Amino acid sequence: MRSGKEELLRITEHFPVDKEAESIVPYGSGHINDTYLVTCRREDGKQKKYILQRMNHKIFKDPQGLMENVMNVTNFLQDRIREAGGDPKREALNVILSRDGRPYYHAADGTYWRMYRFVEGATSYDTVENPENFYESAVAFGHFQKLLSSFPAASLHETIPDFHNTPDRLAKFKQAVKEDVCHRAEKAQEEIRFVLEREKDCRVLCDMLASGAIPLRVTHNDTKLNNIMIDDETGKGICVIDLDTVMPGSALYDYGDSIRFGANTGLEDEKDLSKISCDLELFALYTKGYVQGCGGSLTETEIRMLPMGAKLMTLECGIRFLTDYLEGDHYFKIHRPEHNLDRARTQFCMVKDMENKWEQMKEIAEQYLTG
Ligand code: ADP
Ligand code: GN1
Ligand code: MG
Repeated sequence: MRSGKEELLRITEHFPVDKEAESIVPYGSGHINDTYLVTCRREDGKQKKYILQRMNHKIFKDPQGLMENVMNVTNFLQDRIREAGGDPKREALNVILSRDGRPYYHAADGTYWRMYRFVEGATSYDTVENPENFYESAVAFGHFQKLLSSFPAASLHETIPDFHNTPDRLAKFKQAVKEDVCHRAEKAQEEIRFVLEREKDCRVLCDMLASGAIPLRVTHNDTKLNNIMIDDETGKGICVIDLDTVMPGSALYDYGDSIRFGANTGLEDEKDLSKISCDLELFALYTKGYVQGCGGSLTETEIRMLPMGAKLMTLECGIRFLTDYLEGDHYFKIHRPEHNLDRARTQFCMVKDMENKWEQMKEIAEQYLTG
């Protein structure tokens, strides 16, 4: 739900911004939080920008715990960046504390708001406009994962339990099909069948984590291309954003989610499915960048399982979109009727294409095995 200008101005007053905001406008294309760009004019006449977000506290049930994670993770990253001679004000998210000294403002109507420094001179892309950007995003997400390898995982709150627990997502999906509260299952028969035919796949990564075949790491868990800022001058992935889901997970989740979104030749919500496919050149480029960014920290098994990470994250995301469609679109923001059904269809089309290209995907990943 969008807020009015008056409300937004009142909220902004709870943060120490320079002067009164000149403009506050909806910003970005995230599916979860309500994001606004706040522009202020400083005493010296220069503009200063901030990101103001109303956190989605229906989805993130413990906003306080979430912001504790964000503070701990951003402080940790800023220290590592400083040690490496980088600019912690630009290469990590910077939370602006509210006037009462908290990392968020809790309004009387129950909403939660937070503010970040705006990362200047960088862009978050909704599509791969240039393969080089996608490669650089891979290096940066891999590096992010590597930096967090020494982060105290036990201190993290689980902001969304079972976030990438695919069997659990499948169980919730089956329940949604059974209940069919909106009488929409009829419209999605083909997609429902598609998921059920892949029931066995859903367990693969969870089982490997449970058996220790692949390691549990601190991961981002939402690594789509628009969750990284690419420097406008250097083209490097300068700052990883959207840290709401940083939790223990698998590197294959991060890798896979990036492929799901960025290696798709079409948009996530494209209606014309003939435009959807898995671009193997982009797949290869991202794989190269991610392995490099992780700096040798991926195990042989993880490398072998990269294609499975890509396929399962895409299947899981499709399952989530379809579940939301069946349940009445209460989770992801939608901008048209059947938006979530369209999104689910692109994901399944992408999964099918990956299955057709499976041997090539494996060959690409296996180039990085050292043994
Ligand atoms: P959501 O969880 O809804 O995806 P994000 O935190 O990803 O929310 O923010 C939505 C969009 O806002 C991002 O994709 C990006 O374009 C922009 N954005 C978020 N934080 C910043 C920032 N600190 N500087 C510049 N742009 C940002
Ligand atoms: C959401 O927040 P955003 O728009 O970056 C979602 C991801 C999905 C993605 C699909 C917290 O990401 O898990 O993969 O949409 N984030 C959350 O585009 O559920
Ligand atoms: Mg986002």
